[in-house]
Amino acid sequence: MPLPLERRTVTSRLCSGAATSLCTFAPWQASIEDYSAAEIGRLEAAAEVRSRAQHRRRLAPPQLSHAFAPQRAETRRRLAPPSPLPPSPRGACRGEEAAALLSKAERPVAIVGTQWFFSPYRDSLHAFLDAYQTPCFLNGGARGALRPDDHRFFRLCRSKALAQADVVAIFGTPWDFRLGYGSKVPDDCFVIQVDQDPQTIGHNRGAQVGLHADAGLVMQQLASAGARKAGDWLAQVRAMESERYERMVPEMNSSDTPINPLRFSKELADAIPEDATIVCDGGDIVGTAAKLVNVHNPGHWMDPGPLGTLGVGPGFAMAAKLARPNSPVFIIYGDGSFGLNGFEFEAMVRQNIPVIGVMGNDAAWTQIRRGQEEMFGADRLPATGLAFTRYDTIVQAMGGHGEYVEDPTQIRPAIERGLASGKPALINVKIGTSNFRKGSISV
Ligand SMILES: Cc1ncc(C[n+]2csc(CCOP(=O)(O)OP(=O)(O)O)c2C)c(N)n1
Repeated sequence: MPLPLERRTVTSRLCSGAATSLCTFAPWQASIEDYSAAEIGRLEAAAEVRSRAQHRRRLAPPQLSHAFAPQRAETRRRLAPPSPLPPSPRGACRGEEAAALLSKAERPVAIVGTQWFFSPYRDSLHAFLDAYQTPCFLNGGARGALRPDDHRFFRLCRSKALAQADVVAIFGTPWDFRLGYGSKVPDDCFVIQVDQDPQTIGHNRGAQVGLHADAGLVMQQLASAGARKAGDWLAQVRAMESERYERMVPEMNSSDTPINPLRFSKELADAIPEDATIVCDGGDIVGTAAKLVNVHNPGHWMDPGPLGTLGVGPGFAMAAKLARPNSPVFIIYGDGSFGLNGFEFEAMVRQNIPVIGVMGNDAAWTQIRRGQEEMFGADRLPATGLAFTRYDTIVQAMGGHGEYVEDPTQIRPAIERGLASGKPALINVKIGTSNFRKGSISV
């Protein structure tokens, strides 16, 4: 199918739109004292050199402009209001190019990540999505940005939607292992990448428009700089989402023992109240649960981030519980990850910080083991097998509440008892295997 966007059309617009609202990028740039001109030049040069080396096979290297909205109130005061300065000769119209691309897109996709959460302009996400009628996938700290039933929100069909996209706008998250390093984005798709780290722009997947900028600020400016006529793209993506969901249903309803990971995830999703904070500390089981567990509020999901640093669960959870003492804090655990920092339950008990861990115990580091099996075969799986250990009794011994569950119908009651105990609790659920995560990347 021919692309609706011609590179020539886009390029010719680069310097033509000095008077559009997106040129407010320029005053923001001019007001920033944190970055000297030399520093900006150095970053830009470094990004271009790296990009050329990494993406010779790919599309045009990223170009940066420098809208930047620091969060500190003092700096915000210093920057506002933007005075009407002439547009920057360098990069000031890149935002306009992004608006033009999105306005003409037939199959746009937005991906929004953690930097969105920290943006003072984050509410602009809604106006942006409405302006361009764009399906949106959330990751990391942006989970909860859209309500689970929002018609613009999707989470099951990202690979399929990306594979058909003609323009992808990615805000505040890198093309890391969680996004398959951008490999699902077709080579002829145009990528708009907005990030506060210029080194991230164009990393792993080239970008046609790179904006070194605050995610929310760019959304706000894009929302007023263009619009896209709604076709049936949102409906098409909804159909992909439903089709994927339907394929999951048999495993979600399975009464197998050991318990199917999708059934575990569904029971967990049903048990987690809307006001809960959800912390993730696990490999495949977290990847599976993330497809079903709803996040209702921004800032209520914490995960190991772009480096996949396991062991963060107890520390994150204790902090979350101290910050929100009146609502429950869950850790979704793999047994392997519990092995890294599980003894922090002692710290929770000692300091009376009642967090509840729900563990999908498959007696393995499955995310690593899966890759080993694919690469080396079933008889060469070094150091990734564990035992179905009773970690719940260890938590009991430390003074917490612990339960072991083998029957899928008992997951919810056990979680409810754990919450009611008022103690740090671990619900240790024996789970089996599934092909659901086949082909996913691990780190
Ligand atoms: C600190 C740290 N060490 C090692 C890894 C590599 N790693 C990724 S997934 C994984 C296995 C996790 O096992 P588990 O928590 O039981 O989840 P499962 O994949 O079995 O569902 C490991 C060791 C990592 N991401 N972080």
